Amino acid sequence: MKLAIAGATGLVGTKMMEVVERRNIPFDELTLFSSKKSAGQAITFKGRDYEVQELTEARAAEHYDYVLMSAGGSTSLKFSPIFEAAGAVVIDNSSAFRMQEDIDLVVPEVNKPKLDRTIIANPNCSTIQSVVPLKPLAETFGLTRVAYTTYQAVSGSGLAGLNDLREGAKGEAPTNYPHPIHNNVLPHIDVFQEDGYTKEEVKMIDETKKILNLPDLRVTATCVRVPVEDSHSVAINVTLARPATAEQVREALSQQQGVVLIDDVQNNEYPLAINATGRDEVFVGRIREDESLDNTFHIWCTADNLLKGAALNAVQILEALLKERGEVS
Ligand code: 11C
Repeated sequence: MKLAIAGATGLVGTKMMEVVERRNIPFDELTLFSSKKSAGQAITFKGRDYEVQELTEARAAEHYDYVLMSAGGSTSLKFSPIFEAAGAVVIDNSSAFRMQEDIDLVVPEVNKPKLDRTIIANPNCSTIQSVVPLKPLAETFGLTRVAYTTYQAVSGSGLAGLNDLREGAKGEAPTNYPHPIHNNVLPHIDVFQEDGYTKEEVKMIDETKKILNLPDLRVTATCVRVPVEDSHSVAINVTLARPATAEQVREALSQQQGVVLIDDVQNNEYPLAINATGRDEVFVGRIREDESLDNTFHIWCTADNLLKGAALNAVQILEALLKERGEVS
């Protein structure tokens, strides 16, 4: 199996390699791509040295079986179709193709690709961790409305976000965010649209409906950047189609693959960003009825944004394809 990782020197690309190694994804040949700026770097992976190659049209037109792509939207728009035309399945972490009708947007615990095209989109990080717990609730009780408020880590903005937080703590002015993130909370992720929502909020709204295959679900979001290095938290307020108790909601969540329930408030136990970092699962807790609306519940949800929110989910998509095609047991 010929595997390529594009964007291999970035935060998510580096995590993709870690996850490929940790989950023993079998490959015969590995090619690592980056932009011209990072090309030439040497990376040791599974005891072998690789030189990172510049991603060019000619290199993308060579045949790879699978490409894990984390090189940003404009690079993906240009190169993913070239990889695809040369016979690759491309699993793309950017937002470039996510909402195209012929492109699958996949969270393996929730949905399967139809593969009309062989570019598969990996959803936005805060969307991924939110739809995993919503899936059993959709199946068991039905969903009518979801309101998200996010608390997103700076690593969602890559090294530039981490740099603003770390340097900001030393008194430096921000270079990535429009305001300091150290000692601050920014109700602003990605660019503002004309209607006042940010693109991050629009992504959460649109992607949730597409992944859950619920086009009429009412979804809204406020996305907020917090001074945390890793792991996003999301306060999910969900209205169910049928009545349930908090205990029934907990029971449905605890049965869901990929979800860990931590909900013991008597002992101050609930999901925390610092405990989610480095973990593959989505953690949920603080489950309680919202008495201001019928059939409505609050769920606190935390996950590692670079793992389940990006690299791990992409590798899980690859794993599921390899299993389905009988290429791994
Ligand atoms: C953030 N969620 O935390 C973003 C990063 O659409 O894949 C991922 C952006 C995306 O800033």
